[in-house]
Amino acid sequence: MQVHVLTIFPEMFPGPLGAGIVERAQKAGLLDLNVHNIRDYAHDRHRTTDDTAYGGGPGMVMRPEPLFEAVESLDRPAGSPVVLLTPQGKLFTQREAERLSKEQTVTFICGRYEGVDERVRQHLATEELSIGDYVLTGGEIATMVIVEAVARLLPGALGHGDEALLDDTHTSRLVQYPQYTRPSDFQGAQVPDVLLTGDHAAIAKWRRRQSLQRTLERRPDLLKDAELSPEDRKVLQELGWTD
Ligand code: 6GU
Repeated sequence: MQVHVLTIFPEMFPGPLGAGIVERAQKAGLLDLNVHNIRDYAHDRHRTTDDTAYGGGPGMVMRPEPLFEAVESLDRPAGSPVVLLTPQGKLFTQREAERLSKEQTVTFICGRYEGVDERVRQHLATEELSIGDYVLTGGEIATMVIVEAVARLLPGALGHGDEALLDDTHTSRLVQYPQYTRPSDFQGAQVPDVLLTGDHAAIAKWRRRQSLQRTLERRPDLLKDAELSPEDRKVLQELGWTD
């Protein structure tokens, strides 16, 4: 997968994308991360990337020309996604990560919080994403969050045949079951007996029940989109779920 990032702070990259799984994905050739300085596409004397707002008011607005020129200069397939990162965007979820992970090329435009000229939204970006209901000063960290979430989904990125993905909290649409490692007794706190039995069917059943119970307690909102078997529904109803 090829990723282009347009930013006025290229020095923020690779940052956390230079370590761990994402670094490995790049070294393995699964992810090609290209960071571009928007300022390189500004041709006025001071190479400005923002300007005051028409109509007045505080705060600067990102100028359209450098952003259009930057995107147009990229080697990218026509029609590939151009994602504008702003707090007004659609909420980025695991669903969106899965969708983007199937693209060959994705371009991210890191907006600054004060604003981006509306014509970038209308005529350059193909979509607008936000990572949550809070305000960041710019889209750079949001882009890193998204690239991290997408890169680990690329086939081969996690190793082990990517089976670890199946039990992820949001992949399964449920909250993950509790995990334990050695020792079986830690300062008197015991690992549940069933996990020590080697009975794979019993363990799978216990884990599923724990996932359902935790989801009901912590994130009942997830249950409406979860894939639930008739058995799951029975368990949830025993736990007091009323859908
Ligand atoms: Cl994508 N950008 C900014 N500036 N703030 C955010 C955001 C993005 N997502 C949540 N808050």
